[in-house]
Amino acid sequence: MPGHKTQPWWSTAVFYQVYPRSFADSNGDGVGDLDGLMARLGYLELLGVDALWINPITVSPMADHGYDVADPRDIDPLFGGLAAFERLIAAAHQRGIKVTMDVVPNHTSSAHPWFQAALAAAPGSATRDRYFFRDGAGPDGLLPPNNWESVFGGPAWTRVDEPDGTPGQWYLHLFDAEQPDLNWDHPDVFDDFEKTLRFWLERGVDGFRIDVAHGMAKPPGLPDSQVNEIRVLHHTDDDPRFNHPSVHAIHRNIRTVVNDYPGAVTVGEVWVTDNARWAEYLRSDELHLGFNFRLAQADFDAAAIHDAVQNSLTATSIENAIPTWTLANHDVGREVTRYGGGDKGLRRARAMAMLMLALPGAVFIYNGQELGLPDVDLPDAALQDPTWERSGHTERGRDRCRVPIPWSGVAPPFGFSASADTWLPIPTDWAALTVEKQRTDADSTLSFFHQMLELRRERAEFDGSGIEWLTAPRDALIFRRRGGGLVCALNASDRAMELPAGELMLASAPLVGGQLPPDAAAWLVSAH
Ligand code: TEU
Repeated sequence: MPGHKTQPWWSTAVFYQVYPRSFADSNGDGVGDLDGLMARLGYLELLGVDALWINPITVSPMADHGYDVADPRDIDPLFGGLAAFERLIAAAHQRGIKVTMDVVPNHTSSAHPWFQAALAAAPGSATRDRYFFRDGAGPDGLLPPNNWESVFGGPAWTRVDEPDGTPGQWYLHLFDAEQPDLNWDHPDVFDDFEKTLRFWLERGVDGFRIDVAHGMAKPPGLPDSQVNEIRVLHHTDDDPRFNHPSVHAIHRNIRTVVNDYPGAVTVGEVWVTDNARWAEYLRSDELHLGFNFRLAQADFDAAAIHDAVQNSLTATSIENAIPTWTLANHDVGREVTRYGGGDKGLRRARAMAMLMLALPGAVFIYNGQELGLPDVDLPDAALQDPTWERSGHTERGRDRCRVPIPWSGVAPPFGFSASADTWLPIPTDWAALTVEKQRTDADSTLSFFHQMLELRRERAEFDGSGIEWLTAPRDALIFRRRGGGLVCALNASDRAMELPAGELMLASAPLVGGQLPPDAAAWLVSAH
């Protein structure tokens, strides 16, 4: 790529995903907030991130921790209200950090005034048309209108009591019952979403992460699903609940609005597996960026990692788009645990961070990833993810990867909060993983991330938009950046490997007799 400096800022950016409930609590209520985040901006600047993606902070009853939005144009008091967000935007910008926020177009909270008005209105009333209200099937409408299931488990329909107290219509919710799906065929829905986008862009946000960007559009008539086996928190490409082609008109309309704010970025959560269909979201008049989750789903296996990387590069190349890389987020869990946990899991996670940061494109780091945090086995009583209840206690849900960040000290709450009663309990053995401990340890995962981000930012070896795979030993991977010439080697085998030719820049673990040990990666400056 001829000089990435001419590309938009987000094309090479390191985004840092902040789960605001769990980052830092300023007011001692046990839940993280925006002033807490603001007080830690120095940490993030030092770490070397370019932008924040903040999970939902708008007004919400928090049935799905903010993904149930009751007022999309105000900040929830739990997080400090609008004034706190305005302070945060200004402070982040002062440090050269961009701010992107989650927006949730597929559904609202059941507490949203539109939904409350719909409940108060009579069946068949136009007030209900902003959502999907339908008569039930079977005698007395006792059965849901179709066979769709909620992503969180159980039916995707809930029956309401009509204003006169009689059992009435059903409404559609692909997620929790507190998250009724919006009907995007209703003109109010886009009009209001446009207002929301402009409201935040006018206040200086640098872009949006668009929740369920492959949702929104529903097939006419809401036909039954033919998919036989539906798993909680998963769906396939033939699932009628998602990825209906008319979603693309919505994205084109969104892009038209965002184009009024040069530099603003949209990144869509697009759970679509087929490359051609996934790439449709990245056409030049739709999303700027799309999450590709292959790497976050791949095991620590050379062939699987190679396929995930190559697949993502191929998919983005269809529309000449910028690839994105992510190993963990608030839904899919933490990679240390996915790679086997313990010391092995951590070594693999460090190696994979190296691989990810060596790739061309935008990178997403999930808060706590830079500390090497694992998922946490939480007691039943602590679980809050609606998935736990909706699945009839068969799926423990996503709380395991949402535990608050350990900042300092030797016992919970580790400086996260003044209250010991944090919204999820923090394990005592995280004493070894605090920021305070890791900051002064040159071999810590935090120091390692700091070094990686600095090199990635400053060295010309990271230039260029393409990679070439080089010959590697069995169960190892080696690739080279086409532009700058950086070489990245990953050893996923069970024996040490010879490093490729070149000068060693950084390794995720100490070399052993000049060789790269198993579960490790290295960056080298190409010899030629
Ligand atoms: O997730 C949407 C979604 O489809 C995921 O539930 C996905 O199927 C699953 O996590 C794959 O493992 C988004 C948000 O990221 C999630 O936190 C919200 O709960 C959900 O939307 C509803 O807004």
